[in-house]
Amino acid sequence: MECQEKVEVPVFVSVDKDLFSREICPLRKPAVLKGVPLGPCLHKWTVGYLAQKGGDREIKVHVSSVPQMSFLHKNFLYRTLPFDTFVQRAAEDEHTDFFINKNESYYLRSLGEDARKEPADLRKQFPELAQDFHIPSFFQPEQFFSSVFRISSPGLQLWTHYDVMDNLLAQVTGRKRVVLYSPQDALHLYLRGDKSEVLDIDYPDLEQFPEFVKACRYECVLEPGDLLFIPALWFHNTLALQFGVGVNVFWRHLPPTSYDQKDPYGNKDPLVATRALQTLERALNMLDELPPDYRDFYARRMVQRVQSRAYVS
Ligand SMILES: O=C(O)CCC(=O)C(=O)O
Repeated sequence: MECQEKVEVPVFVSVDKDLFSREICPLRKPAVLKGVPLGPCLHKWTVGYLAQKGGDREIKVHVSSVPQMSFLHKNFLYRTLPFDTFVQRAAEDEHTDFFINKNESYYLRSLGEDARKEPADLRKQFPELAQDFHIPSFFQPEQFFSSVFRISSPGLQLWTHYDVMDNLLAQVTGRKRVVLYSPQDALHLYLRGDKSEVLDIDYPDLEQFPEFVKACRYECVLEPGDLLFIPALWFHNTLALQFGVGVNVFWRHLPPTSYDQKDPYGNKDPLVATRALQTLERALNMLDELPPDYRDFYARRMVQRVQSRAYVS
């Protein structure tokens, strides 16, 4: 059935650890949290201040000629810039120095020291700026996984994807629209791995993606100082309405042994899920040994087995 109306993400005020743990987190639904103290970053993080305190350490950024970035179509370049230069460029509408053209868009998703091994941690990569940002204490310190800078040019849109950890996305400066889809709508999103193939979520090509209309769109606009709780597995797509600086914090919501230890991004499927998906691939490859009509028949029986397990009502 088509999902007719968009759903506003509910807003909560005066949220503390107790309220979050008892009433918000267990619902496993996104929530906007207003007024949670995030520290002096809210008034300090101007472009000049960020450039001065962040300094000229080299960072790897996404650069594209169009504001709608697509990981699946790889329509962006990775380039290295000093942090201070990057912030200045991301904040300006038109560039005098550029890689592709004067209107190119920039995006930073900060990385760990050894990007392939270590998760990002603002306190290690940007210690001077990290002091200004107070991580909400809504989870146990040992559950902490990463804290990640999300800095975007105006108009920058990031592809729809899910992560496997619970997430608080703090919008420090600038306004950002976030559209979310439930994990229960996964079949309507045309997934390739953790990403949706539907790039233009506002004007989707319904000939190519007819099922997309069935996915229910949850939406909110984050103002500076807002936090968005994105439960693990919820798909999200962000659109920077202005130049903006955000920080997102991932934490482990499942027992630590559930996660892939070689996952600096927090987006590798839990180990058991990876094994189950691999097993399914093997089973499908086995069916390939049968004539087409048999393959179809046994594939349908497999679908029926999956459907008969009503995991979520
Ligand atoms: O804010 C953004 O630009 C993207 C945020 C995001 O993808 C995340 O927090 O996982």
